[in-house]
Amino acid sequence: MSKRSDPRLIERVLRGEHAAASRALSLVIDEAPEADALSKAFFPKSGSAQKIGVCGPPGAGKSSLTSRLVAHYRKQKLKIGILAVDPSSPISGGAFLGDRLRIQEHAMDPGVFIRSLANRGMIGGVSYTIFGAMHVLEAWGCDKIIVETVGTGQDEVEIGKVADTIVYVTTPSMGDEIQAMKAGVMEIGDIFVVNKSDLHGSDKALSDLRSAMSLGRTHEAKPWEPPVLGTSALTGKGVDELGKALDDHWTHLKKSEEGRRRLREQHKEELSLYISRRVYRSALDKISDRNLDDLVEHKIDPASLGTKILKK
Ligand SMILES: Nc1nc2c(ncn2[C@@H]2O[C@H](COP(=O)(O)OP(=O)(O)OP(=O)(O)O)[C@@H](O)[C@H]2O)c(=O)[nH]1
Ligand SMILES: [Mg+2]
Repeated sequence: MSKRSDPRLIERVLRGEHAAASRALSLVIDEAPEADALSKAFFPKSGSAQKIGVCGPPGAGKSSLTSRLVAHYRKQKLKIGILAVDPSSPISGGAFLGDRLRIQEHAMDPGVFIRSLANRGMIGGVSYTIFGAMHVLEAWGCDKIIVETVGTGQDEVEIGKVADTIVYVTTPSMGDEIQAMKAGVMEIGDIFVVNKSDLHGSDKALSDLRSAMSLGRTHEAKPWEPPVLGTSALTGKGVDELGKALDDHWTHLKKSEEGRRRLREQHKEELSLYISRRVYRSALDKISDRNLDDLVEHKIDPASLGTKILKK
């Protein structure tokens, strides 16, 4: 542990201290030397919170709805963690600033933990860091962890590797989007939401989405049929129903084999990311000046040299 580290940090996180969780999260996100020890200490708490992934196209209202959901859970005195996966591109930076402001209404609440993962979250693939961040939040005592992505169209499938329950958010004006909705999205969503139901056309969007869902449905009853709900993050309509559907899905996961299957997938992802990171780094450390000279002088080619280094 480094000089500045607090030997009682783990204990303080487990006791539910906000400041301690904040420090632990920073260490994990910055990949500090303490990160492995922290993950080890917190891992026994993993699986205690429902990890909810909120995804969908840009501007659908993911951030606004997340904020409403937090208010819903806080009425039940639940402890909530929010991990915001920022855009990696500066183009969508403005949208993120908006997210920040919307979520600020909960920033002073000691029962809510908000952290943005910058581009270390999931853009271009799930990162190892997000798992570590979740371990900290579960150790701190979160009942629900909401992972909010910025709609890039890529995150939907990735988020399935880290979340227990996936909420796919769309809006009435995105009817075409529903038509063209990728099969992958239809498969990974556990709950579908037509947000902005205060706007014109929400009934049609709801029925379009419901029929699109039933098209892909087989005759045999599935243990979980994804509900299609209408919400308005503006008025708060439908948020309690969304909360109920999320609780139902969590109960379903706990009662069925599906919960265990998803946990296995998440742990597999975390483990593979850890291994590939370690192997990658240690292999890169083995590259010598001599190796580079050999390449320049065509004494060996990169593939053969790479194979040799990996075998070392
Ligand atoms: N009328 C209406 N507007 C909404 C509703 N929910 C969100 N909005 C508005 O829609 C815009 C986008 O909302 P956000 O919550 O930032 O959407 P987002 O999905 O997080 O957007 P990105 O993070 O950029 O992908 C904002 O101007 C919100 O005020 C709703 O239920 N009804
Ligand atoms: Mg947002």
